[in-house]
Amino acid sequence: MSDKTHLEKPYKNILVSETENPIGLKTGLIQINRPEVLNALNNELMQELVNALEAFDRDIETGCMVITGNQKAFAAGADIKEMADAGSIEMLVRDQFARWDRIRKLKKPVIAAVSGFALGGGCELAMSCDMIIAAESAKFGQPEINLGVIPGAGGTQRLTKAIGKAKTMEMILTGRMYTSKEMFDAGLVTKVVDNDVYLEEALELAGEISSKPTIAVQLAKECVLKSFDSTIESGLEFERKNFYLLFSTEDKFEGMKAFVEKRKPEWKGK
Ligand code: DAK
Repeated sequence: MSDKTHLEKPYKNILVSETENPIGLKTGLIQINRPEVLNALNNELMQELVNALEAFDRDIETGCMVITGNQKAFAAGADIKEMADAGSIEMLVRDQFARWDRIRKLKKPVIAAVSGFALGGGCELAMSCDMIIAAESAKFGQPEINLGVIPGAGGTQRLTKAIGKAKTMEMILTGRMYTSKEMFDAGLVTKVVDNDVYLEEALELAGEISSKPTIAVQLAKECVLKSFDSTIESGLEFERKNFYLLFSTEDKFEGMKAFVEKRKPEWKGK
């Protein structure tokens, strides 16, 4: 279903738009917009972000989503002022992690276009995305230790899987900030680009992915994510089932036929 109401909603903390791509589906763009607090992620913002992402995920005209911030900050973390007075039980009752779980369940690829600070929950949000395009200026870190806590939205787990134990321990136990080049070398970042083109690069990547057969893209994403919590044996089984499943799509027949006939395929997303 193509329902565009999410584009018109009066969001307070994000800007939502969609961009046309040269071929294929559109890209849903969400810009985090609390510049006065370096895009600190408060509850209302997270609610809006997740709602907008899910709306794009449901929209058949959307192929891919991009989340970005501004030059100075992707997001400097969860909003510390919102958590400053909260105790354990209040945090438990708030159950804010449920929103983060919804990001994990999105079917379409999500790209983080990061410039400036990506700290704490901001770094975790970037890691919840499927790829990270980073400006040279970007700074990644998990500084929660300096607040007397630890990462709570996946930092200890996702970082370890992405960059290994040695660097993760250093990052989380010191709370230091790292450059995008360091995080690219460590394997967290897909690509580092000049400061003025990070969003353009992310949108270009999103456009390329949006030109591919939708169901194959979604099942490929699902398989890659599955590898994070499965043995090689069960991961291979899972991949195989999805591989078989794709042989029932019209796009599979079209893709292979087009190759044999030496022409460009015309994808249907079915
Ligand atoms: N929260 C609230 N306000 C923030 C903020 C944050 N995380 N980061 C910056 N700000 C605000 C500052 O308070 C300041 O506001 P005013 O004083 O002007 O009112 C404004 O943004 C500009 O910041 P600075 O003046 O500090 O700017 P600088 O350039 O000097 O420094 C900085 C930039 C990024 C180094 C510094 O602002 C900083 O250290 N910020 C905090 C970084 C941090 O500790 N991040 C981790 C936060 S803990 C959860 C999910 C996730 C999380 C928790 C729970 N659930 C689902 C339950 C994650 C936790 C975190 O992320």
